[in-house]
Amino acid sequence: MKDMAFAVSVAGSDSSAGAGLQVDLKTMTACGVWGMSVVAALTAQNGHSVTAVEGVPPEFIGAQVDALEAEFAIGCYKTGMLMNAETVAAAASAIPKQTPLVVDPVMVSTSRARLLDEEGEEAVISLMLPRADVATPNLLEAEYLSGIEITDAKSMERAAEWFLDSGAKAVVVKGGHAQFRRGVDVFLDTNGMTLVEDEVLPYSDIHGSGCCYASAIASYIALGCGVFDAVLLAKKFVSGAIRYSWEYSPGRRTMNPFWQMHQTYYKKY
Ligand code: PXL
Repeated sequence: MKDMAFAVSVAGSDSSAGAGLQVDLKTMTACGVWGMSVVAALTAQNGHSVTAVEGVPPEFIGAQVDALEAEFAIGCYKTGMLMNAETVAAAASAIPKQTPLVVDPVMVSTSRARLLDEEGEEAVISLMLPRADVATPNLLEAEYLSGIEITDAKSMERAAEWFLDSGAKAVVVKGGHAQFRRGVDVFLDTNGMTLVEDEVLPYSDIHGSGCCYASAIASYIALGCGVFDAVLLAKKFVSGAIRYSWEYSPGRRTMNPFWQMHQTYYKKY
């Protein structure tokens, strides 16, 4: 038995705590690991809009990682909002190469604010994807990064292949926004493709869903699972967090990473 497993989120802060570092830490806690955070960007936001975005000095990203590495046996890193090319480069050079890495290529918020600029996109492709044990784009991110228009299952699978061609060891292209095969994710690694599905839920635009999914994958990897098993367990976890998601601001739902604890008290959907 381990004393404790550690996972680190390198991502942006969301003041509303529905996405970003805050939901990453909640997810890691709920999945049974000690979550830690490297602040890579700051946002001022509520359920409806991102009202301000601020960077973090690139060298401060390295300082945070170095402080953690000096003391903790980190089992997995996860990246989220990285804002621009300098931040991406700082994160890529700070995260140790031998530690498993989940890359969530965050580009826009659920409220449609840009969270990564254009040079940042190029840097994610050239610096983060080759480092990824698994990348977790949603449909829009897969489309933007690959340049492949995703209109059906076939084009979604071609986009998944593009991620492997770009150096990621595995990819989950998430189907939460799809008009076809909705909620079905495409997992691809060198062993081939698997469709990952769970119950179909009535929501698709829940704040923090991508962060929660990637953090759950990182947690299960930190606990010792292989990437594919981690994805299957994370899908189950995320379905529960959607089932018990709640309207935290009028018309806006957010994930509930503590659904397993809350199912005694709160209603589904
Ligand atoms: O869900 C993407 C995301 C990631 N990181 C931060 C965010 C959001 C969405 O709003 O605010 C900090």
